[in-house]
Amino acid sequence: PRNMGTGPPPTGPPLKDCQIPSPLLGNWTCVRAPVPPLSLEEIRQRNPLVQPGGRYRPPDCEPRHHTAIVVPYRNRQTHLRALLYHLHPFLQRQQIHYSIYIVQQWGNSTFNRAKLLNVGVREALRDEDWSCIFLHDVDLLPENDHNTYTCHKQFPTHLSVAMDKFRYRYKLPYPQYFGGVSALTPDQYMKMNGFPNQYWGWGGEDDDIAARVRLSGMKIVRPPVAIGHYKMIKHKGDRGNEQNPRRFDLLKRTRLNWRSDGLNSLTYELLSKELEPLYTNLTVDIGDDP
Ligand code: UDH
Ligand code: NGS
Repeated sequence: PRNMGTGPPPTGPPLKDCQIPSPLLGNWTCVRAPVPPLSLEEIRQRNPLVQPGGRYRPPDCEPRHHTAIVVPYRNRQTHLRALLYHLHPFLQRQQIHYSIYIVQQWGNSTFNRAKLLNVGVREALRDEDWSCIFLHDVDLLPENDHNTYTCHKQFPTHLSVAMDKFRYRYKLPYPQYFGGVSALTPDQYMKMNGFPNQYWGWGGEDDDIAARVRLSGMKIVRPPVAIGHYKMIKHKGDRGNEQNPRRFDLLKRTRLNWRSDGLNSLTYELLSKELEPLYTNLTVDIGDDP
């Protein structure tokens, strides 16, 4: 087989560029059973071209897109299996060169989604010069093949614009909503000094990220609502991720804080990095709510 990993292309006649749009796209992914009773091993068997670390490169054309998927994570096994089950074939149909990173918060300290995303971006960029980084909640499954996992050249993108939990209402919970699934290029990420590190617990961190986009002189772009369709796996709030009572106070200070809190103030300890068959598992100590 040709080059299926993420390493340098093999020698030999160059591959033709992948076509746009990919000829492999269907119309709708059928997400009827969001939590399939499949084991990780069964999912791996269905995705034989995926390399250790959850890496993939189309075998028969030169990909135009290089996307890292970063998932903030702790203790959501069944959601993770559902995500991997859907996302691998979905991304392969899009003929993207990609890798899936699960950023797992170690220990029992309060969950911190945005800080985990910062860690994921930094670690992913150590591996590859990704052209696009997706920030992806573990419980959201894309339903339309034409929702391509690529970046807008100029501006950060918010993808999860029509979710079943809002009855696919063709509008967002509120216009600035930036939660769920979003994407940006490394340049866009640097420009906004990454994400805040100070949001411990549920809520507000996505609003802070949206504010950073504007404060750093960019805007948010979105796919048409018919394309940004996601199924959200139903769940209750997690222990260790209770509503953050400080989120409203923090949000008042984004304008003052975004230049000093973010990528440039990020500290953490990477405890392990394992190339699992379907994903790269980063286990990280990000500290605790002070
Ligand atoms: N996450 C975990 N483990 C946790 C908490 C969060 O993996 O313990 C990750 C996961 O990727 C999840 C994301 O962080 O998709 C966002 O967290 P969430 O699903 O709790 O947030 P969401 O707003 O759902 O999607 C909220 C449901 C409960 C709300 C209770 C407060 N009103
Ligand atoms: C807002 C939260 C966001 C959250 C959004 C949707 O109120 O973090 O609701 O929540 N902002 C604040 O709390 C300041 S959802 O309907 O998904 O539970 O993403």
